[in-house]
Amino acid sequence: MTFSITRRGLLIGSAAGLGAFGLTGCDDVVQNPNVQSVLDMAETLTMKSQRLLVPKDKLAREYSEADISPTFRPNGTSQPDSEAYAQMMATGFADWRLKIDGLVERPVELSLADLKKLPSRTQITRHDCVEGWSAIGKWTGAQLGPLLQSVGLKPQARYAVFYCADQLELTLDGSGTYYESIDLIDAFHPQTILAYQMNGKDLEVAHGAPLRLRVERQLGYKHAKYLMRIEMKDSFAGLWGGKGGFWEDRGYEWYAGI
Ligand SMILES: Nc1nc2c(c(=O)[nH]1)N[C@H]1C(S)=C(S)[C@@H](COP(=O)(O)O)O[C@H]1N2
Ligand SMILES: [Mo]
Repeated sequence: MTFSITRRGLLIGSAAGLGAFGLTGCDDVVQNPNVQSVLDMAETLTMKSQRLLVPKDKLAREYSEADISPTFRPNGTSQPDSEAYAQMMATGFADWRLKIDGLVERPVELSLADLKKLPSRTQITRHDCVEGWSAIGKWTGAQLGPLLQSVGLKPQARYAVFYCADQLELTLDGSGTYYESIDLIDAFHPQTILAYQMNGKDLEVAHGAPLRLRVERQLGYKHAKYLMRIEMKDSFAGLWGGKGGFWEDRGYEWYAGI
């Protein structure tokens, strides 16, 4: 699959920068526990310094209608490959529900119509993918912060985990399911929305219908498409690879600040 080769290329590319550690053999480099802990440390430092330098509510840059890209390339899954998703598509997502559970006081299941009644925000932003392309689009959706407030967070809740309808890697145990996570700072950021519209129209399947996350201060892979469930958690321990996201489990940074 060309997709994973590109990703691999990127991982190997960044591992090459570790030549200073006197290590050779790219596969071993990322697997080596010492290198992995250096990478983890570097990542924590990146997040801490970004969090220190960037005020909590600083907005990502917003653009004008004239800046909207004429084409916005779909990336990763462009249509989840399951019978269940095909059925939801066939009925215009009338039977789709977003489940919100975990460390919340009042778990809920929301229809698209429910979500469209919630406080919304429209923003024209630039999407940056690690694969080296960007596009500007207009997104409309329910703000995540007020929604989480309305279900009531338990004091232990630290992360919102987003589960998607697609498996990017087909596995029997579900570990190939696309998922992502953000902390409460990003969950309550005003530009963090559950988007049901792109460029003024219902979200297309290729872009994550019926609902996708927009978390504008982070890279493209954080913007989970095909949302099915949001689980509030206190850690990622025991959740698939334990790193808080599909690509994170495969070596990407958890905090992907732009
Ligand atoms: N469920 C799911 N979400 C996903 C992906 C995916 O493959 N599956 N790919 C991610 C990546 S790497 C990018 S760049 C963006 C692409 O969004 P787009 O398809 O609307 O361009 O979605 C992100 N969210
Ligand atoms: Mo991406």
